[in-house]
Amino acid sequence: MFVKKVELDADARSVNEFPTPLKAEVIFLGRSNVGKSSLLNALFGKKLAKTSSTPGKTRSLVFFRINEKYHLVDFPGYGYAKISKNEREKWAKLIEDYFRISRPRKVSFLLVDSRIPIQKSDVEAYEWLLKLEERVIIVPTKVDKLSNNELNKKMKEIKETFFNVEDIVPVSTITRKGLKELDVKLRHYIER
Ligand SMILES: Nc1nc2c(ncn2[C@@H]2O[C@H](COP(=O)(O)OP(=O)(O)OP(=O)(O)O)[C@@H](O)[C@H]2O)c(=O)[nH]1
Ligand SMILES: [Mg+2]
Repeated sequence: MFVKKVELDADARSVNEFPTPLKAEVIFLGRSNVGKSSLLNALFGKKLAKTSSTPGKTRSLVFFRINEKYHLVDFPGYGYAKISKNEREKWAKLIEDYFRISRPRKVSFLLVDSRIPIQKSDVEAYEWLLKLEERVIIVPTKVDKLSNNELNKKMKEIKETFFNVEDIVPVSTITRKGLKELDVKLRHYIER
């Protein structure tokens, strides 16, 4: 696996808590409960990111330093209904601040839940990233819940919905499907 060493660098709730940028950075974002933190743990080979079956577990920007020279960033999930207005505004500010300052970002992994139709918030997130000229890879998660036929349909839906998408990598942290491929992509983008 690409990740040889991983440490928690910063659990940032505001811009002044962001760590100094390293050589490159890759971010993981998506709706609450989609499986961002679980996927990071799978790439790390250990449980370092906090996961939960209840949505809204990650509330900060969690920067993991990998191989002593890159950051992988675990984002708080969007589309979580049971969050207060105050909390939502704080979150929005944190995200805006993150994209406002210059970071050596190479690619964004946008996770979508393969068990449900693509949500409006997913499309909004994608379009927003494209406007910022980000490279986006779509990662359908929890594909252990899908038959081959359902997965084929999902891939078609994704290609139709996310116009001109850079790449699609379906994954499951349970069966480990797609993890090797994701690992290869991560290395490719982070080192380019
Ligand atoms: N079936 C299945 N469940 C998964 C998979 N990956 C994660 N989960 C479950 O999905 C739930 C949410 O996982 P998290 O990794 O905490 O999700 P998150 O996107 O980080 O959520 P927030 O931090 O709230 O935004 C947990 O109950 C996980 O066990 C998977 O590949 N298959
Ligand atoms: Mg999380």
